[in-house]
Amino acid sequence: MGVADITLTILLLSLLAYPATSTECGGSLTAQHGVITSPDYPAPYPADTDCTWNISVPQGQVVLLTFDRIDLNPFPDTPEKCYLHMIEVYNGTDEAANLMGRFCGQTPPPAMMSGGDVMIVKFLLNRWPRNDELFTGFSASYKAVRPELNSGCGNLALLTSQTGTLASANFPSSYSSGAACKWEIAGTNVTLSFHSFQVGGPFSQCSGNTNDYLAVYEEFSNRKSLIGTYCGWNKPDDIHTDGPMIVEFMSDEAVNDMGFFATYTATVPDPTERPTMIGEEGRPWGNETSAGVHVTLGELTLISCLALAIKL
Ligand SMILES: [Ca+2]
Repeated sequence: MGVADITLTILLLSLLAYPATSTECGGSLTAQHGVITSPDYPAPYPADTDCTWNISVPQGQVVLLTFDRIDLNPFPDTPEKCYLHMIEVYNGTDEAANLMGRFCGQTPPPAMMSGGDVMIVKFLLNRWPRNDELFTGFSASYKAVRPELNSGCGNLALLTSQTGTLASANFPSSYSSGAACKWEIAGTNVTLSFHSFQVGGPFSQCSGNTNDYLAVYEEFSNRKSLIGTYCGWNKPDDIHTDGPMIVEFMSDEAVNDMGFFATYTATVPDPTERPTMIGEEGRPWGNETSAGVHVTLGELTLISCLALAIKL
């Protein structure tokens, strides 16, 4: 092997050893993980460059995007309204229907997970009116992950990680009629944040739970207490529970809307303290339960035992 070959080998190994970092403004990213930043980060970004990153991961995996820092002109200081400088995150490639969130200011958005194998991140600068203040932009990392048990539709989904995603089935395409979805977010100190919300049409009334709606409960002592019922096109504020949170989504037989996309954070118990069963290693809780049944943790273990016994 000549010197040139050795140099090339070292170069290739160096490329493999470090996550792909995009110093370019935008581009097509296909690595398993990487970092994206605004131009010149952490120095102030130039006020004349829009960037679009198209992140693709292998089929069957999804994109997990985590913002480390953001510092964008927050004008007009109203949540969800970023007029001058903004980051936009899209689920998939159909931009018009897939906006997961628009962000500015200094508060990093929660971690976001795509529904499929493509996520698009845009850094957009509106150059009018002229703005001479300096902001440092953003730094975010992404990685390809296996989607966790987060459909919640047709079966109980127990979410046990610190952060995760909930979305109506088929999001951002329309959910189906007669949907009955249920998620339980385990742990404590749970915060649910909505990024898209169109349920039952723009003027839907969810009093009486007769239309499509989302219901959120706090669970304590094996009972659930209703926090609120949500529908229409007004995105609910963040919802917080001290204990585990239960989210239900129901749809009737008419008017199927786009649905919702939400992320959560929770304080989860030490995994070594969870009850485990022989032969159950690596399998998510609730995998063996029947469709649409809500069970408490104790009952869940029992049903898993029964299902396991039947399987054996
Ligand atoms: Ca409906």
